[in-house]
Amino acid sequence: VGGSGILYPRSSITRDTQTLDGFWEFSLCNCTVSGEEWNDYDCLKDDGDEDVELMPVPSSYNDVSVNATVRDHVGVVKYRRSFVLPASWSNKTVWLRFGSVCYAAKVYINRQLTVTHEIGHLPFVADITQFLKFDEENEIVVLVNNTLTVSTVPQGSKVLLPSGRIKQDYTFDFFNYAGIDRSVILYTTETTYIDDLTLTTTISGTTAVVAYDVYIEGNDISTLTVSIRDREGHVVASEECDSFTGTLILQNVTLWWPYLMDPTPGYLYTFRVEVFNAADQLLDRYDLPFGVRELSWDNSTFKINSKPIYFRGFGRHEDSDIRGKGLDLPLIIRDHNLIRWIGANSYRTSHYPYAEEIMDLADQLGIMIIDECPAVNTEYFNQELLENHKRSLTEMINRDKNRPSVVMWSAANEPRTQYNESEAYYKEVVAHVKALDASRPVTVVNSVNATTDHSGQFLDILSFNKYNAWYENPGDLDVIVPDLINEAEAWHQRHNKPVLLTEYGADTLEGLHFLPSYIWSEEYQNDLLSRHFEAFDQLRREGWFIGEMIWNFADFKTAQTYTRVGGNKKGIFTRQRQPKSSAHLLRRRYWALAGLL
Ligand code: GCB
Repeated sequence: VGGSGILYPRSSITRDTQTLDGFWEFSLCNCTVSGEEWNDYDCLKDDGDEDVELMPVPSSYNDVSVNATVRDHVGVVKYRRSFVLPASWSNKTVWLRFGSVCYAAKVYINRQLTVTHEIGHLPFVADITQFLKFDEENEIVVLVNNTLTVSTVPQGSKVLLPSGRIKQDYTFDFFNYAGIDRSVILYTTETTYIDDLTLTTTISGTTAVVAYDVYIEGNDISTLTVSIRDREGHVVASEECDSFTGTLILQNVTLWWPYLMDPTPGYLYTFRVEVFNAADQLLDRYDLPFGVRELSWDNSTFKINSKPIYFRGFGRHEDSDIRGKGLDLPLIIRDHNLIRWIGANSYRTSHYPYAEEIMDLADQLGIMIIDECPAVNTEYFNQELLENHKRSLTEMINRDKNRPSVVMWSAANEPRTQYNESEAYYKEVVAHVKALDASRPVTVVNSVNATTDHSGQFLDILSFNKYNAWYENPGDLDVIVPDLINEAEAWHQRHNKPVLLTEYGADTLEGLHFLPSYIWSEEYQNDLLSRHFEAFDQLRREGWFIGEMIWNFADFKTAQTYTRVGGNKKGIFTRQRQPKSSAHLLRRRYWALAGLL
């Protein structure tokens, strides 16, 4: 049995990497494939009869094209390219790793089915050694299926339009982008290699205990060593291991702190694992950045390193013009520059795990992440869905378990927890998360009322979304303070746990002005925020209200509906990442909350 390792592919003295990012040939497969048919589907046989265009990887494919047939395609598309490998790789194990493919992927190397994966926004990896050629070009074909069903995470359904066209329907409020939206990387190892590594840190005074659990695949191992380097590269702890689990002690430890809580937020050490064979040859080396911090929570607080945290942040999306959800390095740096400019300390990866490159930035900058799996708006509960939902959590936790920035798991956004059957479902989902990682609190982001919800009893932190003076009582700003306070109190009173507001906000068309303020105007967004701030300040005095996250960081694209003008406009920033006037207001509040204004 192999490990479940999904370590990020890093070059090292023992590992080579090669990227397959760039232009791929792309075509629509003119078939509609349902969930079950997809398992037997093989669109390689369609070869030759499609229109082929160039498609960049990484990117969602939908908005690159000028054709609605591409944007709105439901079913399978085909990506193809060739690659050559250096001869030096011919005696290595060669791995192929996708950062994510939305939604389902079938990968063929030299026409042989190599790996399949379902559920977007999560990486997968396969040993492709046996399929490769070293003296000529290799072909890779990826079939991508964006069809959502009642059992996919997230759910969707297909509708037949009067025109005969099949359309993908979904209730979640962001565009169902698809494609190879994160990097594709080839890398090598020996047959004995480091498959997985789990680190947990505990602190006592100025000393930290770093517990490690290393998973090695292969039999050639004779010696295992572990060591820790500080930011300057000095070795500060090391040992030759007796077993695959153990501890290293760090004296005078530099802790990982959130942004604006310390002059050096986001301090990272590097954990190095090395595997040697009997001839003392280095077979594998893996360097993992990690932070030392300890989380704790009770019925009124959430703490990092024993200090209570008040979240000031956002719900966000991976979303931008043209690329959709495609990884875009300039964009993600810009986003984190804006996050620091505005003085936020956190965000939720609404409504799916974000690219590992984004998580790296959060680790380095001290931005706290509520890491959310792709279960959004779950409407109908069934066993297959539950299994897929749990798998998405397993894969997310395997990927992100070592990240100091990840301070909470979100098991779902706005599930229909008013239904009786949601009780057993969320009991099992939360138990699953706890079994995988007990070191972080678990939340579910709810939109139903505290009194009707069935999930709160299982959670550590109660999160809720509420659109006062928007979906409820649009235009009536005066309802915000009493209503929000009532609802937050109802959650706390029912479960006696910390409460967090994970979404509030108003759609705002940049440049639209009305005095007195009127919905959709910049003035209205400002007034709505200000009233919420009043409510938050009152709630904070009650001692169990632990944070505010505005919806949304930036405007983003959605499916076409008459409630959305060019997408969801609740951003504090435009989709091009320029501030609306609310950004300046929020900036004053977040810096004041940080105690720096
Ligand atoms: C919500 C959802 C979010 C939507 C938002 C809205 O409650 O969680 O995905 O975008 O409301 O603006 O309607």
